[in-house]
Amino acid sequence: GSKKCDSRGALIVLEGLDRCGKTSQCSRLLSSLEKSGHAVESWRFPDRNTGVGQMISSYLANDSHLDDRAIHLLFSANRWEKRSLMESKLRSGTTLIVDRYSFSGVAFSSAKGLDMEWCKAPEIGLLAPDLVVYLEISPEQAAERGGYGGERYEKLEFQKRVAESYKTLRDATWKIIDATLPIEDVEKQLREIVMESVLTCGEGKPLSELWP
Ligand code: 2DT
Repeated sequence: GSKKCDSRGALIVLEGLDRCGKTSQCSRLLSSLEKSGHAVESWRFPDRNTGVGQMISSYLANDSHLDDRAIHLLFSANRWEKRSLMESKLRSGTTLIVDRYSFSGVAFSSAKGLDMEWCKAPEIGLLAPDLVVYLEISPEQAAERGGYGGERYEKLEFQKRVAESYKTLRDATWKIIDATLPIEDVEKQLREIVMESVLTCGEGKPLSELWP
């Protein structure tokens, strides 16, 4: 019937420290959902392709210096510039798998010492995820995986503070997966949690906004 066309996609967010395996899990999830015939796209923040995204990229590469609050607002603006497209994709039935979102924004900036409530404010009114999955790994174990690039935040001491901020931010709605499990096990757990959320959204769960 016509019911199916009305069902919306799910907004799925993956969060975690650098080297937790988020990015490879996002791509595995994408292909698995595609294979089972779902309309799905994989997004990431920062989206470095926009004008704002290029400023962020140069900041992360240490090619430019910006005030902590200024860069925080740019990360937020980078989400705002994608908000309407995000909403239309979801309403047209496409599920979005998003690698980092507002939680990274708050966790990383508050790890610098900025007030958490101040950090959350510019995110108010962005679309709320239907599901946040946190891939949990200790900062020490993440560092042992090697492959920290040379970007600004890829330092053990800073990642420890980010981990603390994430702990403050997480609530009962987050799903936590042990990111130190074998990659296939993480993938399987993730897929199960995500399928449940996709189903609920298809059944008419309304879209909502941050912060719930
Ligand atoms: P990637 O390595 O995943 O490209 O992230 N960050 C990210 C913030 O500080 N604020 C934000 O709002 C977002 C989305 C996390 C690049 C770095 O940018 C940080 C790591």
